[in-house]
Amino acid sequence: MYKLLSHNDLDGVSCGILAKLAFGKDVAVRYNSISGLNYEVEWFLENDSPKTSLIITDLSVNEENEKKLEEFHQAGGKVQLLDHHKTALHFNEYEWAEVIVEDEESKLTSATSLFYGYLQKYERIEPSEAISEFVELVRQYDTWEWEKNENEEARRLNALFFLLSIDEFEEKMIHRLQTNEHFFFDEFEEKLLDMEETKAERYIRCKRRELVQIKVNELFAGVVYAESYHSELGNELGKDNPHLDYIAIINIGGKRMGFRTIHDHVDVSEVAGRYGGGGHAKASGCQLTEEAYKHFVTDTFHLPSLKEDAKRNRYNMKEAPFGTLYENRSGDTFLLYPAGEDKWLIKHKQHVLKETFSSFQEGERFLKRTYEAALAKDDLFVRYLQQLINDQTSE
Ligand SMILES: [Mn+2]
Repeated sequence: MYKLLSHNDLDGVSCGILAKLAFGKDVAVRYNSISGLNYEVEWFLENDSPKTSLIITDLSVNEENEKKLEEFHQAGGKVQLLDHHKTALHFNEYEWAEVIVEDEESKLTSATSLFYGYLQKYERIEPSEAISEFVELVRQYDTWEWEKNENEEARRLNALFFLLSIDEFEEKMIHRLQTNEHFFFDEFEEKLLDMEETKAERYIRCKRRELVQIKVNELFAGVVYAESYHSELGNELGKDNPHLDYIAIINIGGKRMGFRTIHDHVDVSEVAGRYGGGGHAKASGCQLTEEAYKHFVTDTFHLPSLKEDAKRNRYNMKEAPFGTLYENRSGDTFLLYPAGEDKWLIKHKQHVLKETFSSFQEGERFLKRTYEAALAKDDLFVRYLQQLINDQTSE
């Protein structure tokens, strides 16, 4: 017998799907949250038959279970942990663990791609086009490579995963992978996914207006409350606000929070690590601990939401040669303008700020981080210009 303990997200559940394709009725699969895994491991060690082989995918255990599993292994028990999270790399010191973040071709891995490789290596699964395609979609989704590759199918696979119950998803996928040459979505699923997309877009549009900005531990965070569409939301808000180091998404009901970044200079697994959580450089999460609650809820609740950049401007445009006008919540204006080669300055009221910038982007980043200013609407820009002309003629 086999027992698979895996994560309850798309990557984790896809490991369960592969396990069932490989072992059929000889495997018992349990999906867990990050914190739930340790109870399952303890239960396994205390109650399961010592002959059962334990496989753990997409998650890693706490220190206590790490020791217990090593003892179990030393006593002849069969255990294999497969993970791809950077925070689990130290497990590689054990014979029973394999943690690989990037493969030999420096391709980012997912638990499903690692497990598929593992099952093939031990000839436990008959590889097929359909399975390989499915595994690659999961890998691209889990590593966010789908975004760069514009792989909509990968994104839609994850959306479908959330629309169905885990049992339904498992059953459908197992059947599809067993009976088809290629992976595909059926007509009903396509329709469902289209409707879901419209709904997600509306949700994100609404959340855009609720984002607040705060500096925590030297990094600028955008904080938003949300119960669903975390990945998409984190990504969209991140792209809208490149001046923010990361986006923190708070799920009050779930007493959890997630972190997302679009930047290579920020590692949000470190941010989550400060609050006892973990994950990837680009996406991570933690429990809403007392400290996390203070930093991201208590300290932000009273803040007004960030002003959004004006959208349909024709005159006040970014990087315009005359300059670009910004405005903050208190109505203060800032003109960001070029002053020679690779030099940008900011005029605030009658004064030029002492800071100089080597690019427009750098100047804008400063304005947004320091003053929470946003691109002003055309009508304000026109009034600003009129005022300027009036001032000049009256001199
Ligand atoms: Mn994963």
